[in-house]
Amino acid sequence: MTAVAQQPDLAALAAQLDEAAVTATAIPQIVAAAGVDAVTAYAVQDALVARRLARGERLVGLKMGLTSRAKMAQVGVDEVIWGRLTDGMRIDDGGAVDLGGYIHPRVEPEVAFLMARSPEPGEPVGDFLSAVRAVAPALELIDSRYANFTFSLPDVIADNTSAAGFVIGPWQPVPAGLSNLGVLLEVNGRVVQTGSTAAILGDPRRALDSGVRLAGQHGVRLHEGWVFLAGAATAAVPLAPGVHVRAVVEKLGTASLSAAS
Ligand code: OOG
Ligand code: MG
Repeated sequence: MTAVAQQPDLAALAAQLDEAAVTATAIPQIVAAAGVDAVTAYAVQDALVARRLARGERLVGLKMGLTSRAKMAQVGVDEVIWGRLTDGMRIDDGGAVDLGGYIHPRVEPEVAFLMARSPEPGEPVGDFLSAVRAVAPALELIDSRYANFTFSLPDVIADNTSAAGFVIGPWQPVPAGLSNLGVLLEVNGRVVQTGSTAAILGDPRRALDSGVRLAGQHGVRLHEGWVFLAGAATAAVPLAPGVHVRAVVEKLGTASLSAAS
């Protein structure tokens, strides 16, 4: 009898990841184990996000992952990745999150762009600024659906790059330079991570360039009014009950959230 190669069931993988998120229950790494590579993992991500959309959520942006060495080192994956943001992930600036809805949430400081239009893939980086309406300090809440927050590249791509929530601080006019602004992450008023926007591919605008190109390879584009998260400049920290977390980005301001105990 000859063995017939089994095609991985991408919809079933997406359903398991969705169930893990909805029930806040970690699962084993199932995606690479099913023979899915990093390119095909984006189809799992697509199916996963489609389940959120079917529940009434709306796409509101894109996010980058692993655009800094600090992040790559923390999770042991060294490829730039991208994921999707929905309105259901949005947390008001200064708002409180109920930790019961997450598995092992972490929080990290981000820089957010508000898109004025849809940039063309391949458009020169310099022209991207005309596609950006505003910039803001932000926080991302990540919550890998995998046990021990441990994953391979295909696994984290399929899991929508651990996206779980985001906070956008007050939008600011795009400053002349974004490439070397100090970034702090504070927990209960104490600085726990320090970095610079230079850690984000040298300049957060390069993250926008990569995002437009990489998402474009999958036929996904940014749209007018969408948010774009450039990727964390520092490692993420666990979000524990009762803590207040604040991202401070030089010249841009702050974004914060609290974890209800
Ligand atoms: C993957 C998502 C990474 C970032 O900003 O680098 C990310 C993870 O760390 O779980 O969002
Ligand atoms: Mg992030």
